[in-house]
Amino acid sequence: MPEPDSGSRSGARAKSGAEGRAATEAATGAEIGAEPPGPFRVRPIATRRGPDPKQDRSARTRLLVLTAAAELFTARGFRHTSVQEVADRVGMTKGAVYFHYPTKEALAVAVVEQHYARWPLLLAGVAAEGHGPLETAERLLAGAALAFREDVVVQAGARLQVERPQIEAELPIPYLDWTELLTGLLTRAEALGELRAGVRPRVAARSLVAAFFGAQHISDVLRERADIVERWAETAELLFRAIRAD
Ligand code: LUB
Repeated sequence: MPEPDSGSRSGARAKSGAEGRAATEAATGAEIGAEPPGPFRVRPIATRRGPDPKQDRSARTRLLVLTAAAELFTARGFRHTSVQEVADRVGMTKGAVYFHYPTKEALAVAVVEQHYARWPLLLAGVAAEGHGPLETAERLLAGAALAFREDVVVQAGARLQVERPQIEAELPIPYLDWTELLTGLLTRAEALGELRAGVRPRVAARSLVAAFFGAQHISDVLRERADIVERWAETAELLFRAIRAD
């Protein structure tokens, strides 16, 4: 017995809080508000940590330093970025930066973690629109392409992942979380009859991740990702036509 459709495909209106949460839970099978919906079990840096303004200030400073580091890592890469340059960019002393991030490696890990912390937020937004799982997957990747063009923390995380061999730190493992997330959505799509016969959810998920990685990397090298949205849209159109049931 196929699962009830988690959202009408006829241009469902954006759903409110409880409905939105229900739609997100339906699309991802994860409970919102608890631990970030898996995969991507990383939390965004919260700048409001509670009643203590000192903590808020510290969280805001961490975010400021992290964003400055992301700008430099994106432009110059890990090896050619110094903590002194990060400190200069935010008008702090190197010691003050080390207070928040004890090493340049710790900064790189934090930037990559915040790269992945973007995706549960994007997922919650797309899922709340109430589309079916296949359309949710398509809109999620389109949203990711936009983030790769616009968001310096996303761009820095991608560059640092490519430079993993040069970074002596435990960076989050790339690609696997996206593969898990897309496999989950495509498995639900299969249950709803949205997939073309013979398409295996995990194979399709790995193919989408490989294609997206390639599209964003080529766009980065050739155009600093200025055309990533268009390049991904043309690839996605082709791949989802192959995946979607007629
Ligand atoms: C994604 C990149 C670039 C996968 O998951 C990742 O780590 C990714 C950066 O490392 O593409 C495709 C959605």
